[in-house]
Amino acid sequence: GQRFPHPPGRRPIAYDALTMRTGTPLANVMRVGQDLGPLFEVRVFSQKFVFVTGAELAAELCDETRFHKNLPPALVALREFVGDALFTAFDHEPNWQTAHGVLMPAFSKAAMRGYHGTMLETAAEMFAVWDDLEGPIDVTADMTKLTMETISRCAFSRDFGSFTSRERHPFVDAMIAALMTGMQKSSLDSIPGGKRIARRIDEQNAEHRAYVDELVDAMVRERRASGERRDDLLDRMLYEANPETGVRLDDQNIREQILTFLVAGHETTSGALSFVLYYLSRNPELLAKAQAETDAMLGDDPDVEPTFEQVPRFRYLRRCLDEGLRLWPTAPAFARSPRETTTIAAGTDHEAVMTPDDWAIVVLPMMQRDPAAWGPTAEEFDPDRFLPENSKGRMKNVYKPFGTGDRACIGRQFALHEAILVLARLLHRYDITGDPDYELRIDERLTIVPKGFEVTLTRRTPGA
Ligand code: MNH
Repeated sequence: GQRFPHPPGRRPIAYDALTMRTGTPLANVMRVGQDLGPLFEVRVFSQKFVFVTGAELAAELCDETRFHKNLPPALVALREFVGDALFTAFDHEPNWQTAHGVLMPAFSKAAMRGYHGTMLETAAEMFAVWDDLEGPIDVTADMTKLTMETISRCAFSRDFGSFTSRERHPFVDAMIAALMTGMQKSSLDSIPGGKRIARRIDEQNAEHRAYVDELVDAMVRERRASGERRDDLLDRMLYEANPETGVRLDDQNIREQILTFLVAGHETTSGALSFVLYYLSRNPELLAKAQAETDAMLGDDPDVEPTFEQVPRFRYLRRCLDEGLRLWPTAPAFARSPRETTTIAAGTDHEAVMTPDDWAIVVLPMMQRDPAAWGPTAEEFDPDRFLPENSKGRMKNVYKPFGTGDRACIGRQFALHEAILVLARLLHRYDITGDPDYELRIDERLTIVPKGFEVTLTRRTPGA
């Protein structure tokens, strides 16, 4: 059990069951965290959660020599669907090491070069639809189509036809619905009568699940039957062994890895793009700077595509992305446990002993807005805070949108390459106008994305 003190002189925590069960856990934590941080616990019936919101304490938990990844209840719940695949494996499970070794080469620089053309092609299909469009676009919906299509083509050579039909492919909704039921069920575990409700959720979900399983199994079946070898993740999953151990993935695990990559590989990047477009649409000066960079790099022809080598040279776009992921890290939390019993926040009011059985959740949007680390303008969108000259002297380990240590995001380079390439082409080709009355709302799904955010696109003449 955990032995975290409840902050003295605060409200008792029993009330928290009500506050926390509204379907917006992050918003709830960010609200109560204002008063209760930098370290506090919340009880939802019999389940106790410990949250860390302060930068200094969060940075301590990111010390890989003393702490490691653990799975909070919401991730444990996902194991029903994706088992011990990369994201949801416990550190000590052998399949983590096997899959990590098998799949790492699919994220090397050489591999990224291979995805570049597919990423460009997918973005161009979206622009072709947009060019003929009247009226505003739902930014998150379109970014989600784009990133889903990109990961499925790059990783599995599977075309979902996202831009040839107006609707999203039913697979995406079924997959997200199936995974979300896992999350919903995790909050029922500790509730009286929760088992019965969970069973009903399972029944309602059975159809989704069967559909998703069949589609994934068909991908594997067809690839095997074709005998074809390809430069993608599916090929590695089916045919490559871990170079150190010689161990290969089994069929059940392959299915779970495919689902993991389809989900982990798109929602977070979609949200990251959407948040940046939100902030740029709000800040004409920053938008102009971003477009000046696209024009300088790509010239006057709006059909020109960036080369592989150019993508990392969009330094301003990269700062915009970094800053968007600071304010709204789209995978907004991760859990850490000590390797051995240890005292955290030693010598402060928040000093606490943690044993290897304990875990604490780092709340990224709070750590990444803590004025102690980011100064008095921490709540503002200011890409230039990531200029090297403005980063000197900043606390270490206070910017972790891709996680930390051995279990950090395997898809980081993929996400950054894709997002910069898409932003570059989009801002080069269009002006974006948001509704000035729109107020940012957050949709909490498996990840966080802007809700109901629309922009009107107008073709522009680069350089004019
Ligand atoms: Mn990604 C792990 C954030 C894009 C596949 N990802 C993580 C973690 C964070 C994260 C945070 C660590 C979670 C934890 O400690 O519990 N990921 C992101 C963000 C983006 C992102 C913010 C985009 C922006 N991720 C991607 C993409 C892919 C991907 C793209 C796949 C192509 N991520 C993963 C996988 C893991 C992971 C797989 C688990 C890695 C491991 O544990 O070994």
